[in-house]
Amino acid sequence: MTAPALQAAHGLAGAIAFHDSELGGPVAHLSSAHGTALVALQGAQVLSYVPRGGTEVLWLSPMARLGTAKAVRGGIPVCWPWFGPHPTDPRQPAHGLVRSLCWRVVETAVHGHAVRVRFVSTLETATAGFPAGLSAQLDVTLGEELALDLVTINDGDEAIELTQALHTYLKVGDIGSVTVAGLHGRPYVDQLEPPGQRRGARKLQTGLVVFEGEVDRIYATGDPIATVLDPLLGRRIVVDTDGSASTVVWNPWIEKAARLGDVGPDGYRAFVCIETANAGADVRTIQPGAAHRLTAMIHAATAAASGAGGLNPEAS
Ligand code: TA6
Repeated sequence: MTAPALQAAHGLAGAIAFHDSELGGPVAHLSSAHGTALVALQGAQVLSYVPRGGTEVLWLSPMARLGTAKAVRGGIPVCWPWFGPHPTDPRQPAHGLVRSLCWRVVETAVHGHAVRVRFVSTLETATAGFPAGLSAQLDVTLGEELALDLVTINDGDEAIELTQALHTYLKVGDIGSVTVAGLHGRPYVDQLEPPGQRRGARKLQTGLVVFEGEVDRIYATGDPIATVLDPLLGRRIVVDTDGSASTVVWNPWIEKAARLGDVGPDGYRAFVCIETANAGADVRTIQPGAAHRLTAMIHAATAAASGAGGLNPEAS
């Protein structure tokens, strides 16, 4: 649907407006007492989140363009119905099928000071081992925090094995001064392959996660609360989750950022990915007629507002 048609069908005065973005495609603009957010119809991808009285929480590539075959780098890409490479078919794209597809808007709503848009994407044909009719529903809710609920509904007659992620790019002052708390004592799979180490080595996190080179790790977690401590921007960003037993932490650093080609000069220094996932060993089997919900809740607070914990690098 075009932006004007979306606006006529789903616009809510003072809360949700649809327009054509200068990035080259239709977007939903959410506005509430708690802040603003921008979501592209392409990939149902959140591109911006600015809490009231705060600054941009998400990083977006300076080369971001909608309407191309390539997924937009930045914001919160939806990796579905698989995370990373396809489990059996190397011809398939990384991170699933829906990042570059146009999702449907099925509902918009205001609940008190919270504003919500519901997007759906449905496989039209059986693809890569996933049945036609399998659908993903994403609720983006702008309230005191930004909440994303990714619900996979299996209304087919066979069980499916699902991996997925809300691949959140958080904007930071400088990756070299950022740490991530909340993962101390958690096992992780190191996706890198430095000299003398095979890819997939199993390790244990001690203390804060720090960034002195490329980091690409799948942490086995309960429902974790990872907190990004950013002394330069003077803020903490909490990523709380539900329906997830794995969190991916990624920064490409210099060489990989150059290979990716859409990070921009020194762009790797301006973000860290904290990805709310069902990834690695955290595969979810969804039986016929069942559904699975993956939830990410993102909250940014200034160091002062976040109390004594503040940006104390000793916090773990
Ligand atoms: O989540 C980390 C990761 O799997 C990295 O290995 C890197 O490939 C990143 O995702 C970005 O993937 P993309 O397909 O968006 O370039």
